[in-house]
Amino acid sequence: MENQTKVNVAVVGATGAVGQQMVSLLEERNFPIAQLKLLASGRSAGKTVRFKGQDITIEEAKPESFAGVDFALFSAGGAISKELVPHAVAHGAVVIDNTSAFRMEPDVPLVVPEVNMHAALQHKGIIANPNCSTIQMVAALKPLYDRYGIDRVIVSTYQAVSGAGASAIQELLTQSADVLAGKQPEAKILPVSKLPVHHQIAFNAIPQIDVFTDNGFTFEEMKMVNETKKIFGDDSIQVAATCVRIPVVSGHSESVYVELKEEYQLEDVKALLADAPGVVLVDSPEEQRYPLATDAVGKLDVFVGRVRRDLNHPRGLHMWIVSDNLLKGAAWNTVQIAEELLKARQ
Ligand code: NAP
Ligand code: 12T
Repeated sequence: MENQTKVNVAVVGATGAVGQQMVSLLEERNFPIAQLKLLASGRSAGKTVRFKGQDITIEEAKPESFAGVDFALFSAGGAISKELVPHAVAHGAVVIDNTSAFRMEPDVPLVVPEVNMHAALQHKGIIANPNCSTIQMVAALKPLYDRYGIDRVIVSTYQAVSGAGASAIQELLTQSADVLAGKQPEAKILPVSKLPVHHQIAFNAIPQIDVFTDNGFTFEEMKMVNETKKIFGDDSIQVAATCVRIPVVSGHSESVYVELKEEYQLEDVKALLADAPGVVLVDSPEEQRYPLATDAVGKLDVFVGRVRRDLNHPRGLHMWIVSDNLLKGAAWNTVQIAEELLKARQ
């Protein structure tokens, strides 16, 4: 991304689990930045963050913070996005929002570059970054959707605590140490910090991510349902999800069952996945090779393996999809959208 017109970038939530990854990626990718503004709450104002050998002072995010900003990358929670995104847009910034605040708004494209970058180019100031669990699933489904069509998806997730922020990572580490020391662990954050009841995550599995909705599915599960349809631009895809938090720091894993519209050859499916952009096929059961969260952490790709034919349904297919939830699931997808927008401008 060298030799390009330089742009002014703001990161909102720059001190968070996602925001820190955004700042690292902007540096690693050599994103053509003229000025970088790092915004967070008043609690962080005045702290400094190292970027390309210089200290950048964190400022409190305010409506007037966005004067002169070309790209504003938001990852400070839905309430802050609802409040500040309209101000950023009014100042002429293109916003890429990581929260669920605008994802289902009809005028806001919901974008995974490998799937629907064309939608991003139609933006009216705001582009939404999908939920982490949706992103890695649709990136792997895309080549199968294009070749065979998709009738139905049934997915169970095994989600890392970093998806719930820096405080949830700390909670897993503290509880784990407490259990190993024979102390009673304390739960204050997971599954949802603002709700009254909390459950131990260390040495456990919690079948609740985000709040419950009226149909018995959680909001996280319904994000996977609704966002998948919106990203493919196809309301006919049937999706059902069960989202589970597990005691892993980073890297979401998913068991995905897909019913294709047309019959398939297993070798063709593997070849399509191996060739798909942003997707890496890791599938050698004879060598016990399959995607693992520990291998995916720090990588930008989506890893797919355990690809196998269903035992009963002729168009049914099972696979295991793993990615770094803070990278492709959040910060990388956002920075990638910004890179693609810059490329499209040239
Ligand atoms: P986090 O580690 O808890 O960080 C929260 C960030 O928001 C911090 O930088 C915090 O700043 C900032 N913040 C809090 N209150 C603020 C305020 N009043 N004004 C400005 N900044 C404020 O959380 P995270 O994991 O990075 O996630 C942040 C948000 O990103 C989530 O709430 C979610 O909406 C979204 N997210 C999306 C995905 C996805 O699936 N695409 C994944 C993870 C998260 P201080 O350090 O100053 O408190
Ligand atoms: N509650 O961006 O808790 O909608 O792992 C992402 C992750 C919301 C989101 C989580 C969440 C989002 C989580």
